[in-house]
Amino acid sequence: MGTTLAIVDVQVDFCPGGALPVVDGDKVVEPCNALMAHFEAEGRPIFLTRDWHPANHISFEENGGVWPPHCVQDTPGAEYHPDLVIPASAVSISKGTEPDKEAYSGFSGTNLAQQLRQGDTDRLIIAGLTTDYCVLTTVLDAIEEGFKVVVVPEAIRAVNVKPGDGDRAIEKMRRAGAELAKLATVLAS
Ligand code: VGL
Ligand code: ZN
Repeated sequence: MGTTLAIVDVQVDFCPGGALPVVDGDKVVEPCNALMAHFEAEGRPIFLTRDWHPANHISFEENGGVWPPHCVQDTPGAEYHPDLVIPASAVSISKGTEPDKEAYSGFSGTNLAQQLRQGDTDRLIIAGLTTDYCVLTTVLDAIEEGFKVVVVPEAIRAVNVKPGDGDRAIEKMRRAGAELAKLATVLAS
């Protein structure tokens, strides 16, 4: 059994200039690259999730949802951040692909849990966007699925629809059993 890296939704639309921009969202790119390079060098599995919505997705304001249209399949905004250095071995997991279902978590409507178990994963290092939605729900689902979870604080950023949402999300993750570990600690392990 071993540790696997999961990078959540580091996509153009969640970064400054995108459709649903997160303050300093692009600042996660460097630490995420460092994590991916480390896991690649160690021969450990790497997963990247991406929000991958159809144009008529239920989460969009025009369809009664709360978000501006974002991460629409095959549009530039849905692409991974251009500075993300994605190793060839990394596996992409698309979520939120069904028009009538919200899917914040990388486990929601995907076979991520199954793929992790097939790869003998017992522990997940999780980073990416956004702290208060897709990182939070992915962390909670991972714990529910029985994985140990470590979150890297330098490599996450929050939407903060309400001020403090990001901090509250981190507290929820901790209470659910997630560990927070600094980037340097993870890279040294
Ligand atoms: C996300 C809002 C809407 C996320 C996705 O990736 O955290 N947030 N869709
Ligand atoms: Zn979305």
